[in-house]
Amino acid sequence: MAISPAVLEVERKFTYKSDVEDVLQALGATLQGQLLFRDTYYDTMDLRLTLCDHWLRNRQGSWEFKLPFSPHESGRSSNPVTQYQELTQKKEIIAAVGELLGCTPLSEGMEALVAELGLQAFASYVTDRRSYVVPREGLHVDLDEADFGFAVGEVEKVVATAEEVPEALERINHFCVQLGVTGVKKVPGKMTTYLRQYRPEHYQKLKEAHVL
Ligand code: V4E
Repeated sequence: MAISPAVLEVERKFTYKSDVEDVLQALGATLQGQLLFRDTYYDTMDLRLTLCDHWLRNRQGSWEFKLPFSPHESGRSSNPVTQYQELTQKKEIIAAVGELLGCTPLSEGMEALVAELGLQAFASYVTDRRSYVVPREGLHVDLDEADFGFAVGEVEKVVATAEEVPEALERINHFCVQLGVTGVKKVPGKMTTYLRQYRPEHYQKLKEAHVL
């Protein structure tokens, strides 16, 4: 199987105030667009994907699989900057899910894979996202409002190789300081908040496994 070039997402979440868009624009950010999308996340009955910090989702009909790129620096630590690899090719997603679950799926399509492995939807929510780009820094900033009454921002840089990660970290942290985001603690994202509110047992297991 031909492997697609890696998409490595280095990102830092932040809480924002009502003047955030003025601040972003003053820092050279420009609004790229606004999008409404539904994410539905899937896992095995015994939560073998998310307990390993692997996140399979359907976003408006497209499948995506987020997995730790550097486990020691990822969700398992209190570092506010996370690093995940994102797969979007169904063959790569099926192979990666099979590898994690220790099986060789027969399915060639994602809906068939969900049925074959008995995956269940465990979270589904709509996000209203305003996306900014910061061309000078090569950064992307999303301001998300989820339909369960939770808002969070995210500064992100997508890189292709591990060698580019340190510079991405530096740019993100520098931009966050300019944005007034100085806390060193990880800010809860939409999923953390959703699970705490609606799936407390799942949330507790992920806390105990140090995934969240
Ligand atoms: C990786 C992950 C999850 C999957 C959802 O990732 P997230 O970036 O939070 O969602 P979203 O909608 O902003 O996706 P994007 O459009 O940026 O791809 S759910 C939980 N995790 C792990 C995780 C973690 N441990 N800590 C933090 C701060 N974020 C995520």
